[in-house]
Amino acid sequence: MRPIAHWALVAALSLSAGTTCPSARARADGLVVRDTAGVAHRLSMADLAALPVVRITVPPGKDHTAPRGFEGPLLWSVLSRAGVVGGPPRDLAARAILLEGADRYRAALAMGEVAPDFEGKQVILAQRMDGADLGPAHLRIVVPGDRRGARGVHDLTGISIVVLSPDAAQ
Ligand SMILES: Nc1nc2c(c(=O)[nH]1)N[C@H]1C(S)=C(S)[C@@H](COP(=O)(O)O)O[C@H]1N2
Ligand SMILES: [Mo]
Repeated sequence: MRPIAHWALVAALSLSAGTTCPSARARADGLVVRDTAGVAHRLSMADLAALPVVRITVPPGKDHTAPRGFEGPLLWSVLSRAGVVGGPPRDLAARAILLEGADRYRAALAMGEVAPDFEGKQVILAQRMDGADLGPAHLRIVVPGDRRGARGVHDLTGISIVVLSPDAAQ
C-alpha cells in the first residue's frame, strides 16, 4: 500500500500546484490605492474579501428605475486597510478620493463624506449586485444619496487620495 499511497500523494501535489499557481491575470486582480504621496498600495481580492460586508439598497434615481441591492466593504474600510487615511481628522478636510474605472472614467468624493469623524456616509465598494457576484473586473462604487449614477464608478481599478490645493490647479 505504501508505494501506491506515495505515488498518489505526489500526483495530488502536482495537480494542486498546477491549479493554484497564480496566473498573471490573478495577480492583476484587485485594486491599486495611491496615497497622497502617490505611493501605490495594492489590495487583492482576498484582502477585500476579509473586510466586513455592508448591504445597502439604493432607491430608483434619475439614471435607473428599479431599486438595487449592493454588498461589499465600506470604502472607508478599504482605505483604512490600504493605510491611506491615517493622521488627525483635520488633515482629512482638504482631501479628495479620486475613483478611476478601467476606461479611465473618473469621479471624486470628498474625504469628509466618508470619514466616520465627519459625515460617515455608507459609500461601499460593491462586490455583489442584486445577489450576484460582480467579479474582480467589475467592482463598483455605490454612493447612497446620489440621485444620479455618475459617481458610481464601475469596473473600478484605482483609487487615489489627493490633497486639494488651488495652487495645484493646472
Ligand atoms: N467606469 C465607468 N463607470 C461609470 C461610468 C462610465 O462611463 N465608466 N458612467 C457613470 C454614469 S454617468 C452612470 S449613470 C452609471 C451607470 O451605471 P449603471 O447603468 O449600472 O447604473 O455608471 C457610472 N459609472
Ligand atoms: Mo449618468
